[in-house]
Amino acid sequence: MHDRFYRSLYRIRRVEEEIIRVYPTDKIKSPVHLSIGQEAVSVGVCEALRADDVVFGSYRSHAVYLAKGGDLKKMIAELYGKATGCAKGKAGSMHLVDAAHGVMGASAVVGTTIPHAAGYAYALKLRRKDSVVVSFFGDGGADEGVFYESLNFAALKKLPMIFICENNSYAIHTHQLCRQPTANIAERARVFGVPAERIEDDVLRVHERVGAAVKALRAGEPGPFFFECLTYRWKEHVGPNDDFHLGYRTREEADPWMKNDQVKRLAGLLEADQRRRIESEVEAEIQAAFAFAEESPFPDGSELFTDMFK
Ligand SMILES: Cc1ncc(C[n+]2csc(CCOP(=O)(O)OP(=O)(O)O)c2C)c(N)n1
Ligand SMILES: [Mg+2]
Repeated sequence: MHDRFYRSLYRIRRVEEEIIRVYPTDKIKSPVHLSIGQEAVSVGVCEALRADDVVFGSYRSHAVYLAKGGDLKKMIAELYGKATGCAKGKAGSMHLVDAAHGVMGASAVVGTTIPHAAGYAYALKLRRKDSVVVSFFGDGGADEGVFYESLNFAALKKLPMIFICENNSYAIHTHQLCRQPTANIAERARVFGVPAERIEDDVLRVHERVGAAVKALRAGEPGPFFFECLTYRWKEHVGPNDDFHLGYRTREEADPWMKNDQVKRLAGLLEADQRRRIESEVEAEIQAAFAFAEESPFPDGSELFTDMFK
């Protein structure tokens, strides 16, 4: 099990490090909201899911997409704006989608995929399926009215759904406590009668607790479940750089989170040979994905108005 977790964590980290390396060339035609530092949430959750479970995310969804099994080549091609991208090169990093692998979509507009997830869960319930839906959103997503409406509806209809709030303490440059009178978001979910927990930055713990919720939902226990996963964004809100010089947060605040790096932690749980094998396989896969994106064509001009909503 640790090898699977490590492969997924390491793969996400290395993909984003490659994005950082390539970004200054301007080949990546999309803003990028990196998940570096937050991988443990996506990996802990998605390792508890089956292929037929589905996830919905925010614009910061590289980790969720990859952890759920989204196609890496199509993701990188999407960032390059190429026709072979997961959204035909028209949507970029903020709108990753891979329905074949249960990644149902992500959106640049904060909170908007939470009701989509609730709607999908309602459909599953009506069809008596035993798959589950996971909605990923940030602490800023919990500022939105639609979050409370969706939570209310999911609790009322007892939907097979798991809310995952990735609380990294910031919405862009504004600390949670400058936006919300109390920090504990899980506590708010309990008001709706929803079982809710806060989990520290620990991939194994996230997996254990979310895994128990998934098992309960599959056994027919009424949903939803709610988890507030405490985490920390290492890079700037959007883009490949550090931003500690901006002054809205300090290096000292980040240090304990960086020391608790779950990628390194899992690396330390593996035999050296096993770890090296995983790393070289992942590196080869990443090389191939970037080469695929480089070699792929841009969408044809005739495609400009196809798949557009108007
Ligand atoms: C409805 C809406 N309001 C405001 C914005 C501008 N905006 C973009 S990202 C963001 C911060 C959201 O923070 P959070 O949900 O905590 O996610 P994080 O970036 O920390 O992952 C805001 C306010 C937006 N995209 N959509
Ligand atoms: Mg946040």
